[in-house]
Amino acid sequence: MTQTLHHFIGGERVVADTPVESRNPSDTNEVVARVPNGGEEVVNAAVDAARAAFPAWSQASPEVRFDLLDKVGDTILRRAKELGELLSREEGKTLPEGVGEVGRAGRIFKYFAGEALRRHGQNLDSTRPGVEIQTYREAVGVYGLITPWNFPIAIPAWKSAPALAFGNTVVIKPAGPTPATAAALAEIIYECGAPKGVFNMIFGSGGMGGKLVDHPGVDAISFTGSQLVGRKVGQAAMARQARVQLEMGGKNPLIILDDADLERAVAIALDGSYFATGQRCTASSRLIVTDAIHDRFVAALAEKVAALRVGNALDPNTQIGPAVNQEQMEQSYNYIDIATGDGGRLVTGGGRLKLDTPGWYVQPALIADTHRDQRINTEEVFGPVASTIRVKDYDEALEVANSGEFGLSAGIATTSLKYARHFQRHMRAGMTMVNLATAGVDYHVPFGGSKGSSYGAREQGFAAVEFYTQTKTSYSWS
Ligand code: UN1
Repeated sequence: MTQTLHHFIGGERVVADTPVESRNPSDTNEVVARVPNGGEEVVNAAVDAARAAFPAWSQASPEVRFDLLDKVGDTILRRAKELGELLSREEGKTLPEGVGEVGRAGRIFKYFAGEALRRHGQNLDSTRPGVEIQTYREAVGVYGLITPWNFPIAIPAWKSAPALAFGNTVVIKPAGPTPATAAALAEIIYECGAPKGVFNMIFGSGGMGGKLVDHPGVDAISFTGSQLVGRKVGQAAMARQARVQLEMGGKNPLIILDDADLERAVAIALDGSYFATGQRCTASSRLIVTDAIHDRFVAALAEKVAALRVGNALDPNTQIGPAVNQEQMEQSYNYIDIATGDGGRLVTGGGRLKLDTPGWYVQPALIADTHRDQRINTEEVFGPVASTIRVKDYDEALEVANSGEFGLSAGIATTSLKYARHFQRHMRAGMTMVNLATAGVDYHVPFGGSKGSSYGAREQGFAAVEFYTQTKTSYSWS
């Protein structure tokens, strides 16, 4: 069934004149949604609506904000199965992954409902007699949110829930390939009683995101996407002194040491590198393996990778769904060619797949014997492709892991407390994982990277208050 989507502006569903189609990547004959393709006028209307709603929303009792977010969270959780199916139909991750992501979105709203009630200010003693100091965490204004297609409901949730919880209003532009899942979130927020203009969602091409970033009525921008676009967003925001937060790529290393539990190491490499079709910025894509375990690890992982069932995202037997679109599929195949052209050995996968339904399927690939500085080990692939790098010991492994421009997530498989602790302290990444996959994070703790992966304050959990509020320091004498 094809849905017809609308913009959500100022409490109204705004019909589009020239809709574009969004298709199911597991079966490209199926049109999932017809989507508005807005431009500058739509951006202006949405920002005006958000500005008009800001004074009342920012002054509303925190209990009002709690009630809305809590209800949104409950509704999402109640509808997780149906929304998860829509997500999988539209994005291509498997049904359990789709339903799981929807659950995460619901939990995020519940978490930030609580944050709305928590006291984030402080009382401090002045250095001067008779003077009292308070700090308040105040709402900032209108937040422009630009979200990616790979987590089409969880990332809109983790940006909009804290924005709303702390009294800001929102204009969100979701990514082109996954509009129906995002629109379902907007419908829920409306149905749960969000006041007019507090939450606005607009659809359009990449150029529309640029208009949102440049709009003088937008006080702050949070972006998740590629590094290329993220840098432009950052520069444009900075040019007019808007607050900005960027979450961009990763080239996440997973170190496997000689003393690792082999079965565990293979399981976390398989999960981190291939699940969700490798389309996670936290995916493990560089497997850095020490000499004594290298051949056993590569053989054991290759066996598991070769056995992965690739297919229609909605088929219960499927373990790996398709790429989101043709471009992403071709990107994986291109990088496999680049890696083998640079001397890598294709251990398994990489062939083109023809299945019952026409879709953007990629045969998961493992490439061994790659060099640390090859393009396959420095550029983000964003597909079910991983490469291994052989190293002699932990010190070399850490040095390789710390090379490159990204620093989002990093993992190590080891039974050694000494190496695990050293790694936690000396790995330059925003998130470190010991005997856990680099991808798959909790929803109630900070998320973000170092080096080229992220810019600005951390997202999620107790850290979100930094970006979504501003501090006022109040002095009084009596
Ligand atoms: C996860 O690994 O659970 O776009 C989340 C991404 C990240 C989210 C990853 N911002 O892939």
